[in-house]
Amino acid sequence: MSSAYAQRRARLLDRIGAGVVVVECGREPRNPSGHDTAYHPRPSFHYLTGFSERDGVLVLSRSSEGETKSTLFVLPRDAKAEMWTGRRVGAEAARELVGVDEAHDLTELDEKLPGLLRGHADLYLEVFEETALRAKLLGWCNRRVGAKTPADIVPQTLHNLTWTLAQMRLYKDDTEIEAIRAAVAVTEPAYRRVMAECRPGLTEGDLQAVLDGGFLRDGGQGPAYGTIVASGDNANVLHYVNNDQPLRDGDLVLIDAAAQARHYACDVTRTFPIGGRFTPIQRDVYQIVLESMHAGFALARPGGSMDAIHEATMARLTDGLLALGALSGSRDELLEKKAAGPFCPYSICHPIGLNVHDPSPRLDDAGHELLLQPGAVFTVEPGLYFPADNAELPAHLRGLGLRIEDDLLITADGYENLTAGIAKQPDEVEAWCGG
Ligand SMILES: [Mn+2]
Repeated sequence: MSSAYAQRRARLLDRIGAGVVVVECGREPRNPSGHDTAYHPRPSFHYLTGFSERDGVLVLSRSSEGETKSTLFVLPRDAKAEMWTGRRVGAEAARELVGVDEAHDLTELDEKLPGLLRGHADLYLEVFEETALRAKLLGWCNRRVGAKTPADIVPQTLHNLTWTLAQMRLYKDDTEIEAIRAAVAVTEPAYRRVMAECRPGLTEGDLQAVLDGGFLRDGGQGPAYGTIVASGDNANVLHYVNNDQPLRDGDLVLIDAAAQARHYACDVTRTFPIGGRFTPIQRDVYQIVLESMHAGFALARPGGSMDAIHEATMARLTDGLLALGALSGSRDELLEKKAAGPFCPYSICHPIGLNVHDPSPRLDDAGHELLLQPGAVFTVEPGLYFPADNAELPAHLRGLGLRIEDDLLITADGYENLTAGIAKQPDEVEAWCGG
């Protein structure tokens, strides 16, 4: 299991040239009553180790002569502590599992880490993460400013590891793509079930239970982000989280929910009729959103960009808003003014991976634009939102809100839609809904 992670560590060191990298795993947060809640290892740490025991610290280095070293610090075996917070593998097993040169108990960190910094002029860490270790590291770098030999220097230049890793994480390797596929494989049956079971009289919470239960039951780690079940006008709240309203016949329900598996997220949205059949106006608006999505898909290929996909999608939404009477005037002027913005006020695309909103770097270190290349995985999620209380809108649109979201993988000659198996064409959606 260590090979994909070892390759990432080697690629990271190739990228930085010479220097020392320190990454922390983090730990579960405590709620105010003192209970631990489930946690996700810090993505950068998981990306480089595949290890997720709390409090771990990874130190990687390469000297200017090209000599590399990898060291992992882990919680020591401790029967009493393990009884409360779970099993620990201990240093020796962790060394083998992760494939690092050395592993030590965390109790030795303060004694050993200053020595691992010595001889390196550059330190890479997640600069904006305020942790107790960061304060210590900076303290250690502050000592010995007057080093007399190169072997004695300590880092004097701090680099943001988040930035370096963001560029690597933009293009997924095979292990990552498999993990995202695993998340999709858990997500798809949950959509099948929720569309089949949805009917007037249930509540949004009933549908959330179907989804979140499926995300756990079918081999996932639960929802990758807070499940959104927004019926009727609630769909016009983009990050609706209450999920507590009754489902009414004749309304649509927007579901933005997806599973996490092997610490990777997917990100899916579907909007479907609660009663099983779209009304004519619902179908018209749905068709516009779907066509805008396909206008974006058409530009998904190596050398393309998420910005270009955004623009193409927004242009098609603008055409649709003209056809619906929500906008009027010259198409060119409307595009120029970004007049569709209020109806879809966010970026259509974002990368996904260890985070549901993975870092989205636009430029590499040389200032060149980071274009879509094989391995890039990102969402395309157009929507149209017509709040019920917006009196400026044509009456027949008020209270409608829809979004459709799929996850694309860029391949050598185009793209693969990873979430294409979840019904999206309106007739197929009605069929899944039993309408
Ligand atoms: Mn999304």
